[in-house]
Amino acid sequence: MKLRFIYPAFNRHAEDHPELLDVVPCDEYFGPPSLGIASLAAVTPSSWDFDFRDDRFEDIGLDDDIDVVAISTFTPSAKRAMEIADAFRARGKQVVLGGVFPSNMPDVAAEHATVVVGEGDGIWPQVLVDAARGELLPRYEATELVDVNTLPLPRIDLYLDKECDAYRPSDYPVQQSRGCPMKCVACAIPNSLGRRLRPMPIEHIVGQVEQLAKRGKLASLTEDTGLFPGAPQRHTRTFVKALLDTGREAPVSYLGTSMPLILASDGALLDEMRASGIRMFYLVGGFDPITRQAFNRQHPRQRQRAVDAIRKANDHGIEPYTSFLLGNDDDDEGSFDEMLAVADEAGLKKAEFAIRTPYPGTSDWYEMVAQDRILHRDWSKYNDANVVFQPAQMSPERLLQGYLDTWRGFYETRQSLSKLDARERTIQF
Ligand code: B12
Ligand code: SF4
Repeated sequence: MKLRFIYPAFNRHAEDHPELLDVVPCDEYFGPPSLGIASLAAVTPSSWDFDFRDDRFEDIGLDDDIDVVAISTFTPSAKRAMEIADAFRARGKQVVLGGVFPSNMPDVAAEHATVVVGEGDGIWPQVLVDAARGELLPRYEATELVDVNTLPLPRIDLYLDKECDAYRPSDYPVQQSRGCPMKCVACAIPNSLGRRLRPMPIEHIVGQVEQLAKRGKLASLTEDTGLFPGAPQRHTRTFVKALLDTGREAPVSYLGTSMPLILASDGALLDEMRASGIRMFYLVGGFDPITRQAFNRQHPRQRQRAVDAIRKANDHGIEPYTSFLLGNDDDDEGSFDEMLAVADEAGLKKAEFAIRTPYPGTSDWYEMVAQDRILHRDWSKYNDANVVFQPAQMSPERLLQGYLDTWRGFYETRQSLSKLDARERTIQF
């Protein structure tokens, strides 16, 4: 039986707003896919003959001789994913849709394909048994969380083997854990990957890093849960120690975290991270109390905490690459300038700006639906680069303009970034 995995195209910030390329002095390129397909490929029985196509830069082979098509999609690519599903179905193929979007909007996805809700690894072998018989059910639900101790390494080689002039990322995601117990109103993770934080075994994380290092690639430590106080932070410390023990600079591009977690972290841990070679944090913004309140001039303490968090990371030699989310209900027209002022005051070098997007399945989404503030359901615009909801304190047009102005305002005084080496100047936007 022949199986094809497909990663559908979606628009990045610079594709929706190419004028940003004139001002942002950083590298922009196709980032790697999520680990969804690599994880499923790793648990696909050897009786299946499978391949992988990346719709962003190659033909997906609509008329090829294949039996089953497995599409992995998050919200920005959902519209395209459903178009692809329809096209294969019209040719008589069995099609399965999984990932963050189908997990949160199963009824919408089910109009186009068989849907898998939640973590795919556990249920995938059963889906394939049914597919081999030509008896796919309309929907499968991962009712139990996967035991991360049993997971094989993701088949990241599927992505690496695709590298070409159009696609050559410098880093690839590495998972340190699955799931999250927090309830950030704008986050889709607890619904798609579960509410229990399950740290991967250290050998598994090191194995993921090593399989990338062997191919000359850096690991992006994407989960923003690693500095949670208690067991998660101890786990991260053990992992950092394992990196230190290798005696060479860690092949890591960044570690994801947030401002409150930096402030709550022991300085000695940050020093150990820097010593191991972790040179950058990716600071998720707009989900935590600091970044939700720091920019509206009503909460001077939170503003100061934002400055302190950025400075603390810098003081420990770790670049705090910050993602600012624009358009929270507390934000008004003055918030754009306030973000720029905080960035200058704290000495921030690299940042990205994202428009708040109420992703389906999040509490933000349900609240906006209840308040009738969703402007449309064109999922291709749900990519943090377009306004898809009615902001509380300004018009949608003003929010979009503020987003473009903030990108420009931040980078027009930081053109010297373009002279840094590729690793220092790279952001994916
Ligand atoms: C790496 C990453 C990226 C990469 C890859 C994108 C991608 N397709 O996910 C890049 C850098 C491109 C990216 C970009 C963005 N991202 Co991102 N990203 C991630 C991150 C940190 C890790 C993804 C990953 O590897 N996960 C691990 C794998 C194993 O999980 P998974 O993909 O969900 O797969 C599992 C299941 O979903 C399922 N499954 C998946 N596919 C399939 C397919 C089939 C057939 C089946 C059966 C099952 C199945 O099984 C898998 C294994 O259990 C996640 C957070 C996270 N922890 O997941 C956010 C996340 C996916 N990103 C998110 C967002 C919002 C964005 C941006 C819009 C943000 C921004 N600031 O601009 C941009 C995209 C658009 C743009 N304008 O550029 C949101 C998605 C929200 C949503 N509802 O869709 C997430 C969930 C973060 C969050 N906290 O909410 N991102
Ligand atoms: S934003 Fe981070 S901390 Fe909040 S629920 Fe999502 S994964 Fe957890």
